[in-house]
Amino acid sequence: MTFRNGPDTDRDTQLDVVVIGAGFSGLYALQRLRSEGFRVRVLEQGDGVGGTWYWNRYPGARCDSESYYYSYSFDEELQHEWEWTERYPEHFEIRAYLEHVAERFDLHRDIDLGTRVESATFDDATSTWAVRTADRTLTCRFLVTAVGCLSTANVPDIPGLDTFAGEWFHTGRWPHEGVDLAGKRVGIVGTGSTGIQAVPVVAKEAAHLTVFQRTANYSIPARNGPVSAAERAEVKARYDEIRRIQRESTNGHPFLISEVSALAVDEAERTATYEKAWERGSLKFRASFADLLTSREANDTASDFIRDKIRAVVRDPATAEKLTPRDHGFATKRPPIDTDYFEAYNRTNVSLVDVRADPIREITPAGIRTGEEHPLDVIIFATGFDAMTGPLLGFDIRGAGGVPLRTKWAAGPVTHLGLQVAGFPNLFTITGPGSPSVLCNMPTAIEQHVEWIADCLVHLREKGVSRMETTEEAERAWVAHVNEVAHQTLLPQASTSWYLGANVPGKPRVFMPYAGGMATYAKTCAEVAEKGYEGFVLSA
Ligand code: NA7
Repeated sequence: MTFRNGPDTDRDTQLDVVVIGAGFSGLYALQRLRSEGFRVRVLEQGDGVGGTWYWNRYPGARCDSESYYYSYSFDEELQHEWEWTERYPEHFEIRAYLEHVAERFDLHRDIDLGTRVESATFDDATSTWAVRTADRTLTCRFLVTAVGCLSTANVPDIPGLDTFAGEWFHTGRWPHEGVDLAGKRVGIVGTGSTGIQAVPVVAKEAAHLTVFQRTANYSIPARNGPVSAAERAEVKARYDEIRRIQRESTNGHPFLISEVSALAVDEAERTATYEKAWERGSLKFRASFADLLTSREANDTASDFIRDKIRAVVRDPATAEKLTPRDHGFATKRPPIDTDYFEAYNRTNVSLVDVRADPIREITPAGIRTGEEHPLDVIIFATGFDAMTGPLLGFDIRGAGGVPLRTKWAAGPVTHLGLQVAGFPNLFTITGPGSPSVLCNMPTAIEQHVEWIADCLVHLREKGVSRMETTEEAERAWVAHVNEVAHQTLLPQASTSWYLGANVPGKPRVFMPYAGGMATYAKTCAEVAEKGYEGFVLSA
């Protein structure tokens, strides 16, 4: 049974579900919903599948989660047949994995590549969505956005960019044919996870690299390397346990956060714990103690440890000082991991400009001008994204009564569970604002959302429900809860964090992801479903 309304005149445009995006979310949504018997079409603006990993091909681009768990868990055979080669997968390996998934589950026949959605409009009379692309309109009962959280590039509005005589690129829109940086004077603006990955790689290729840093950042060594056959076999033998821990964890990683306070042990033990975590590398560093994100004093111990490491690595004391973060605590902004990031500043062809002390005034034909001109052939903007809301507001979504989502979210995003927005019936937002998403290993967050949505649509079909909509009351309560939970942590205190929208001028300052942890969140979602979708109105 399908939700088809009206005569079955056009199999391609009358659908149960339209999914926007063919990254990790969209591919799994298609696989799962199709296997439940729904007629699904995926619209993807890129010319290939992969989402984030289709676009992010900059030098050094790789995932900060480890390969064996930055992957789908839904299919036993898939996780056993795929062979990751490195501890952290490089962008092309993740793309190859997602292309393999698309082939393996025969997904391509229901995906339109190179197809950008221009608008999606809800029709109150029929309770359907009209999804418009450049050349046609698709009608569907349910609209599922799988547009990613970090897919709208943030290129700063710096005067003079159009006069620059060289080439410039944003890391999230890197040319597929690559960029030859050999022998060139390159500038990288931004020192988030992306800049921190790119700096050491570009430094090796460019004649000279100038890094323009606005906020000094903490970073933990990745300790990347090849995965041996024995390690692969060991992981595969333990996959059930690994996946269970991911689901029971706070951040969707296969490790739990220590239950010991950083303040409950003496300094020697604390330092030994940090040293061990530093040597092991990875995002697991932030799991060293229970209270790194809840107690300023505890957090200071980790922040001080990393500051000492920076001073120990960077030989020039003035550069080390500029690289030392002081305005926020470790991991209160998304913590990067790196391969020789701080070491790169010991090279003679790398220089650092602190643009907080010496702001960028303009871009000239010759380069970037702060107090002085920095001559450049190439500018790389590693300046991040209009995160979480950018991709959803990047096209014209209109709910009941023609209300634009942009209007509804003018003061910041409001959702129930990050899954639905009141006034936008039959719309589901995978990893939407108000869900754990970016605070979590993304595939774990995505699988939970896709499965919840798929189970929900099966339920609606069984009950003959054609319209589902959250209420403003449920939405208000959830937003209040999201804020309350965020403020139990130190996260909202990082005033330049993209979690708060602070990186995009004019964006409302709202803490967007749900900080209560993946396991707690998944339990809440399950309970909502068990109670007959509490907080949602279901109607025929
Ligand atoms: P991020 O983490 O948002 O980092 C962007 C960087 O660019 C950050 O250092 C910003 O400084 C800097 N930035 C942004 N705008 C400007 C301007 N106008 N001038 C100078 N510097 C600027 O993005 P990433 O791509 O590194 O990482 C995004 C996520 O991808 C990451 O967290 C992982 O989840 C994967 P700021 O800190 O705002 O002062």
